[in-house]
Amino acid sequence: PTMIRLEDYRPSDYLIDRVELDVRLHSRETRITATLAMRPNPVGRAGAPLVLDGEDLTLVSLALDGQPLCPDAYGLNATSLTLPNPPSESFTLRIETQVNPTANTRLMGLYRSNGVYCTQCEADGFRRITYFLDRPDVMAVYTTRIEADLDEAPVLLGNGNPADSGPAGDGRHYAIWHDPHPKPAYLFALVGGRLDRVSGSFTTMEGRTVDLGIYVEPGQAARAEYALDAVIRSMAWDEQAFGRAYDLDVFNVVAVSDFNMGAMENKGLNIFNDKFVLASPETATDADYANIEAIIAHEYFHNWSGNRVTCRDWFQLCLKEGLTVFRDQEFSSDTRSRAVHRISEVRTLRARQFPEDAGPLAHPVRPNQYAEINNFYTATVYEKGAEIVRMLRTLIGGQAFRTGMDRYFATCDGTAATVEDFLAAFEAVTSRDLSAFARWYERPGTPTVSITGDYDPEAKTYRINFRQSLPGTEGPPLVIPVVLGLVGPEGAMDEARAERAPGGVFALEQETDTLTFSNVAAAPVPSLFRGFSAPVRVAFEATDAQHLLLLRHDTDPFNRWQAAQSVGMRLVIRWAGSDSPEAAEADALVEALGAFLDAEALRDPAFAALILSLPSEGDIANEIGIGSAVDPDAIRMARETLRRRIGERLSDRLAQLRGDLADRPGTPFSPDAASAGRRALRNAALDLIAVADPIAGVDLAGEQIATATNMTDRLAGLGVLALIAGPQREAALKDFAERFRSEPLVLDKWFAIQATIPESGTLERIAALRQHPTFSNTNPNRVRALIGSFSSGNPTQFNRADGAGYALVTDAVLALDQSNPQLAARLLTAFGSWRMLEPNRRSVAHKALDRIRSQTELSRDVSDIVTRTLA
Ligand code: B3K
Ligand code: ZN
Repeated sequence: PTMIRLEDYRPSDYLIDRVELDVRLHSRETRITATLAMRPNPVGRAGAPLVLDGEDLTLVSLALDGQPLCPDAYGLNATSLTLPNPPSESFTLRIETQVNPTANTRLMGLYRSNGVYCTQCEADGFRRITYFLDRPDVMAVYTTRIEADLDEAPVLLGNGNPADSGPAGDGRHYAIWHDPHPKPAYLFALVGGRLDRVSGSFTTMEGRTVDLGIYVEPGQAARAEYALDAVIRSMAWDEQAFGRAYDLDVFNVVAVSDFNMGAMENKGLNIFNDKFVLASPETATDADYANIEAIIAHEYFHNWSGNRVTCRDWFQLCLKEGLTVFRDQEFSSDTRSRAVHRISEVRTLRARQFPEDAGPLAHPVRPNQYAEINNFYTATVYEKGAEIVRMLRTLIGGQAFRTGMDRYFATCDGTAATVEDFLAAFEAVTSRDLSAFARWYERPGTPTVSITGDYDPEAKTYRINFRQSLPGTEGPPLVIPVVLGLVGPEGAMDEARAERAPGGVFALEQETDTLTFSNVAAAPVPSLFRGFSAPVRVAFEATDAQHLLLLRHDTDPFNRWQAAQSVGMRLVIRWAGSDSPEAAEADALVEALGAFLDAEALRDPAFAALILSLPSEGDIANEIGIGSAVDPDAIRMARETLRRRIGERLSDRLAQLRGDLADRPGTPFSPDAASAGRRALRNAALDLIAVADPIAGVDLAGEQIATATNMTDRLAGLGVLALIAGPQREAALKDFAERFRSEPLVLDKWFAIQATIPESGTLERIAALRQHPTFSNTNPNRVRALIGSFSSGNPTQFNRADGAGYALVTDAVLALDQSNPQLAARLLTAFGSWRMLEPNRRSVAHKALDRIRSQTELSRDVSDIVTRTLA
């Protein structure tokens, strides 16, 4: 495969200042006329040939400065259109192309989703609409005329502001949209279809009134209200938190049912996977509401971090994605509970990014080469990218961070920028040298920080010795912010002082270093990496009693949660390697959890639900996998032993909590964080009760389903039943399918719950579900619900020792590869941790991957993933 390398970057030889598009929508023969105002780039190579990107296009005509060009005046192949000697001054190129939106199953470029015309251009889909310089550092002002049958597409939307509209004869009509902000082609979008609209308005701090519209398939408008509210709250928050105001007269969001990812930040016209727009109490869980809010915010925040300041090249993807994830995390933290949100961010990071960074698909947050850029929209670029921004803020402080952000937006506005430009803004406002910090962008892998501590009772000092390591990569040490404090038997030891940790922040900049606290009255327990201040693994030998002291007394909620996780992790790992786990070994933890619940459960139920959650099977596998071999069955058994013990010993308290947290009959549903937290704890209690006493669990879950007034409780009940084989489970699944038979997004939950049943019959179940009338191989949400949930959420069955789980996924990958390679490649990343498996499963997984590699006609997407996974 051809590798594209960061070191080979050079500016484009030509620029495009203005683009006029005339798009005549027809289901199979859409005609696009692009009129491009171009000129040589003063910093490009003079006299270079002009090479425009193109893919799956039919060229209808081509004219240069009004003169039609005959075919021998240009070169044309499957990926480009070349003019060997373009003019040396400004010129106009007029290109007419034809595309078939109905046949576009890749969902890149212009396609139809349930009859709605829509586009997806990031990273390189615009070249599937017209020949273009399809790279983010070529920025132009776009005017788009869209024409369609009035009947088929009464709604016509484009980027920017509406300029004109009217009839176009023959039952057709048109709309013209003008976007005054120069933008790269990947932010282009248009939509045409029969859609309902929910409207709102927002007045910016600059006094601009913005018309807001959420467009959804007919009949779904009531389910778009929450998304509209989230848009309004996002706009207000970005003004208040970052001083960023919206810059157009309209902001539209369109929900479509076939979409390769979550959503897309096209200028003024965000296009969303309908799953992240539509919500009602009956159909959406609390997690769905939280996701909708976060993704609406994320795409909106891109208007500044991504659109006003875009990326010079795709290596800089984290510049917009890491930063925008950080921004949406801050928004959710301000909107909900900061502590609870931080814990859920870290759970996501550990579940998705740590394994990526520990396996063959590891790459730097700013990769230095790629074969297929669409495979780099990863947890590393997004989530670890956000952690880097967070560490920067921790190191320089909140105020300097905000000043630096202002400077970044001011100096880079309207440009295609780099990570260096971003860091330069903070260097300028702090006069600090961030070149050592910048190593976070270059070094793949999760560093380990090993820590020991000694207390000197005479001197009343406590010394903490740090050692950082990042095996497998060469290079100087990283700059690691360690937020820390000391905790004693009575709680926080605020009188202890460490000069080198002002404000409780120590910057670990050397491979080894020692920090000394003075005025330490008694032997303390260090509370390290508070708030998860750096994306590292921490190796500190604490006893269970020390962890449990932190659970009880630490002032940092993240580390209280981490303490319970650490004790649980250690027990499960020990049991996974033993034939006869001694459940009573868990009792110190169980008792501490009980005491915690008594004292605090009702005060902060959302936090309590997290304290009760154990490390996932995946977390445990990652931890084991660093040193030895992973056996998913042994992990599951050990983890269930712990869950059962907690459920047995705390059953009375848990039952009591369920009662205390129940809504009074008639309480209207609210998706706010506090209400969601009560439901979360109630359902965590149900889950533990059921694992300890399945007979009671079946009854309680059945009753919860029968009386549920919202999807969170209904699905939690079904989730509990799904783990208890028997006629009640089958009946509940059948009822659910019947009740929601015309709700594809709800049936996705039903697919997912069945795909994750940790039983050997699940493979047959999935085979049957693929024949279900609502299942469809061409809809990414359906495929991810059934196949993606299986590979990512069912470790024992995906990793079946007989290889049948691998076969199911590889068959699905191959079946999808020709029609939708991006989706196929994403599914294949499930094999990213195969090298950590015990030898038998490892060799079975290896064979499955080899079978894919040996196929003759693989897409670039899948071939890139399989090659790197096996490398
Ligand atoms: N920027 C898009 C992702 C595009 C993915 C292209 N394969 C959504 C987002 O991160 O906001
Ligand atoms: Zn994004």
